[in-house]
Amino acid sequence: MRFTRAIVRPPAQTFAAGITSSCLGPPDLTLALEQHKAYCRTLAGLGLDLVELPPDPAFPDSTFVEDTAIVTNRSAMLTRPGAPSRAGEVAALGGVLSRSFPDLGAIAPPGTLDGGDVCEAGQHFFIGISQRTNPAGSAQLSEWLARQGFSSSMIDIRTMPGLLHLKTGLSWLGERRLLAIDEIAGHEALRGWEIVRTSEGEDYAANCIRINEALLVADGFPATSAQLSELGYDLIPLAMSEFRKMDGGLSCLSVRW
Ligand code: CIR
Repeated sequence: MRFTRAIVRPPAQTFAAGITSSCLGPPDLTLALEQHKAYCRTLAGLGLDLVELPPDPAFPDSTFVEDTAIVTNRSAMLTRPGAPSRAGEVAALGGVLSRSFPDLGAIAPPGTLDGGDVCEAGQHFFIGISQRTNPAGSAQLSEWLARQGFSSSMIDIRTMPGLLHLKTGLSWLGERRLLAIDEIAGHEALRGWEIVRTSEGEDYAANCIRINEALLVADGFPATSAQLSELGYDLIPLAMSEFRKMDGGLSCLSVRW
């Protein structure tokens, strides 16, 4: 699918108060805002129309908009984030998405689901079951996708330490090819897919986003970038240091369709 639109939201003054398990120290807000601007400029340069929501200091993690909505080329669904502190982020996305998708779906209790656990791969979706996305939430999403003609399979990452979301360790590169960290690469759900493994010590590079002709990758992971360049991808490296400190990656910063 060719992307034409995206929703983004700059980090708020309270960004450093968000949830994190990384031991990388507090983020520098000024640098985070610069990195976010560069990210937005890149999306716009690739031809996407951006809707920029205003920063919301009531929700320190609200720059990670991906977790609050799932959008396919046919429909959209609001999530029910697994972290209670993030529940209030969803309404703002609903306001924007309902204009384009009047039949907006929603994950209902007791389901919880974070968009970071949803890896779109063309006609198929991989859904992570994690500390944030429970089996009820993943089942609701799977049924909703099936009604649109998409297949899906589950990958339980609860036993994989250090993985917040499925897409922390898995990305779709296009066609039948995925980029994965070692822990996920051998999962039976990936059988029949071509897997490119992140290079040693470069797990963070697994979260990348294919947008039209380009592949956005995190800056600073030379071995994985070299593998991807050799495969012919047109890489756009982006600085992500301040979002990484808050457990975020490239995909988390936008909802794209
Ligand atoms: C959180 O823990 O919810 C945020 N600090 C990071 C969310 C990252 N989102 C994503 O990977 N999709």
